[in-house]
Amino acid sequence: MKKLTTIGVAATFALGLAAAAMAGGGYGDPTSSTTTTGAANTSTSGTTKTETYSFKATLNVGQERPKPKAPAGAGGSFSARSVEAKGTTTFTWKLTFHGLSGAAGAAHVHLGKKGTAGAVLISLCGPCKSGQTGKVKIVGAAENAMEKGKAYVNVHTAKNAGGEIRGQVIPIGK
Ligand SMILES: [Cu+2]
Repeated sequence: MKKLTTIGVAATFALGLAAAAMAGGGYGDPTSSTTTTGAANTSTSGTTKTETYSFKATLNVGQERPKPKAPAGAGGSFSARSVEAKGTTTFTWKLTFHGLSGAAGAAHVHLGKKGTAGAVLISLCGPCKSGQTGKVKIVGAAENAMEKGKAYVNVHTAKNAGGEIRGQVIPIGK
């Protein structure tokens, strides 16, 4: 009898350990529970997850569609960064250009893969000057298009109202 009791206690103890281990395994997995924890914290305005992404583009006449009539040496560069926090994406950018046929009437980020023209996603400036910077709130669709390489920047002039220089927006990570 005494021996059986001991075994009984040992078995119960072992089961208890197994249960604790199982509970610990589920509870103590920080990687898989991060999303849930983050989502829960959002409503309590605790630790809000911030996502940042950087982009760049090199603008030239050759990438523009339809083909513009512009000085061959016209070109520019674009760099930008998007920061998503609390459901709002803020887009900060810088645009430089040179050699245009005239004043830069406007610049945009458009939806479009290389070689195709598409709708305006983000209005950057108008008129624009080289070296200009800006900060604007953008919609998620615009961010996604840029992350997937499906967006381009262009600069419009009076002579090339459809766009004089263009550059595909390339995501370059954080
Ligand atoms: Cu445009």
